[in-house]
Amino acid sequence: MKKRTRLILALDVTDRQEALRVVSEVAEHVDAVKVGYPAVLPLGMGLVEEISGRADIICDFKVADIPNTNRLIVEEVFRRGASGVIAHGFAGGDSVRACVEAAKGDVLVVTEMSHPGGKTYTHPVADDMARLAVHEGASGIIAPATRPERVRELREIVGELLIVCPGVGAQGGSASDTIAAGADYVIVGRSIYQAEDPKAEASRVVDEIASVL
Ligand code: NUP
Repeated sequence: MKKRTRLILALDVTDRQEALRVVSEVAEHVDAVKVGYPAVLPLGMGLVEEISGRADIICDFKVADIPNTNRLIVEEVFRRGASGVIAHGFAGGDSVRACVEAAKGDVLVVTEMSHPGGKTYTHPVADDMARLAVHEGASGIIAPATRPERVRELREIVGELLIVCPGVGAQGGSASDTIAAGADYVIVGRSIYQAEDPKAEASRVVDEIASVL
């Protein structure tokens, strides 16, 4: 994943034509496209293969199982052409290590989730999840754009690791505040793919990011 615009599209789109249309409209403005269960369950992993020719793909499967199962999932993700995968840290260091060992690209570990409920269980352990990501050799962490002060604090823990932040737009976070707080990338879904003009909205977010760099 090259750091160019610092924008990652969350493609939570369930219709194949619509998904491909959004990707082709915004491709020039994004550094990667993130897909998860909302798109892959109805459309299949063929979507990853199809899009991977046009953009780097991150599979947001929040991998959180025993090491052997994590390994099997991560091997398949990269075999299909993804450049990164998102894992949970709460399954333990050995489970994250299995992801890192099987990956042929980035492994990003979830720390504190961006939604209001993320404060209940993920907030109290987020610093530990960040330390675990560093210890197990992950490429980076997922941190909440909805709480830029937490991005700043997590940066102190992870040093040079990537910080990738969802929660911009529909969840209330701001792209510029998040990047200014030390994030490497922001992830934006609904406010781009549901926009009347996704390309124009992606371009606007990219300009907003550039204004604080
Ligand atoms: O803490 C997280 N928050 C979050 O929103 C971890 C995530 N992986 N996500 C994902 O980011 C979420 O599943 C969705 O795909 C995307 C945000 O989309 P939107 O709120 O911009 O539509």
